[in-house]
Amino acid sequence: MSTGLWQEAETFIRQCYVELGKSNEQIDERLREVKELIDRTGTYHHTYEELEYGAKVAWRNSNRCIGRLFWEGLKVFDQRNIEDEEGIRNALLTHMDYATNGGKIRSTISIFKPKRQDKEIRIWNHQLVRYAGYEEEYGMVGDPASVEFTKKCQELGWRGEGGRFDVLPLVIQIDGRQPKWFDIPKEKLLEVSLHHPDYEWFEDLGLKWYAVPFISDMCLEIGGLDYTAAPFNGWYMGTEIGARNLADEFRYNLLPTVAEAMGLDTNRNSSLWKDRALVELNQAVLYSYKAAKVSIVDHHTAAQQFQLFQNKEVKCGREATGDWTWLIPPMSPAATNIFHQSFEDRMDTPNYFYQEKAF
Ligand code: HEM
Ligand code: NRG
Repeated sequence: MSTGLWQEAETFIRQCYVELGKSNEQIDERLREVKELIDRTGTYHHTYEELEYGAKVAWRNSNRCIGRLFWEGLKVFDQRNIEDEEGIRNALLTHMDYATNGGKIRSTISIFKPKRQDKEIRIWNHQLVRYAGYEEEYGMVGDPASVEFTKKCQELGWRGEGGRFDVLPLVIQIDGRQPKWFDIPKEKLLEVSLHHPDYEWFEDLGLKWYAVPFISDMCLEIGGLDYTAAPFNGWYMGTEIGARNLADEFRYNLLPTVAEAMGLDTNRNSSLWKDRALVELNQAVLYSYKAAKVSIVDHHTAAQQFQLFQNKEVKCGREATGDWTWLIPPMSPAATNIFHQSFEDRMDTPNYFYQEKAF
């Protein structure tokens, strides 16, 4: 067990210290220290510098992420000293405030204690901010992707208002104990109401989305340590909202609504009503976030930024790894250069991993 840990720790420390420009003496000294700690206690501790570098490189190694040009700018909050649920709640709200920044979103991660033996901190939410989903007799209300988690929240005693856009509570669990839930105060939340530059009727659809995607259920692995609670955020690419969350048939399923409001013939596939509704829905997303001064990137610009990231990696003697099936945007993929390339989908560490569901 701890020989495996030692090997991963050694590989990480070497890579980290070489990239940070440290001397061989510094590397050897740190390796001796880590080895001694692992032999004596079965685990070790990252310095802030190692933690920060590990979180950034984990982003750089995230094959499915088109936003990696900005990996060096990640802000890293070290919250490893926090012991209780209330402390974690406060740290998450601090993270939300700092990252949201009134709309000028800052890429941020908060890192809590790593897993020790079978003890771990888990945030049950998939994202810190997400809308509830309710299955009613007459049909679905809200986000179908949240139905299971919404039920869990209700079992814990939370009550939603039953609307289409009810923000779910934060659910925090420490070391397998009974999880605690906390409502997110209104003033910590930034949302954007959707309207369209040309279609006045669009705002009558009553649509909105939250400003910041905070992924909170992935495990950050650095040097053999598992940070099971390490929520991170960047900003949205418009298509995530306009071509998936609001458009997928198994999510908000809004293409028929938009197409009918546009007066399109939804009875013939060949009228391309889905495609035309998609364009207008995505235009509304980009236009509304821009008007509200909330950071967002369109998929063409994101693809260009990804090309810059690839170029930069080559200059540093590396080659960007990637998962083509995720990197191509869900609208007009062949109109971006990513579509016409191929990538090695090798999972380097540090990285962000899926982990077993907490509930
Ligand atoms: C995935 C964009 C920041 C790590 C993605 C996806 C997009 C994206 C479009 C695909 C999502 C999907 O199809 O559901 C961006 C943009 C960012 C950003 C525009 C702006 C700065 C970050 C940051 C991190 C990160 C800060 C971590 C530190 C990831 C990971 C995935 C991902 C791990 C894969 C998620 C999964 O497998 O479910 N990103 N990202 N991204 N991104 Fe980024
Ligand atoms: N598609 C998801 C979010 C996945 C991550 N996307 C980002 N990450 N942009 C959705 O909610 O639509 N990020 O860290 O910025």
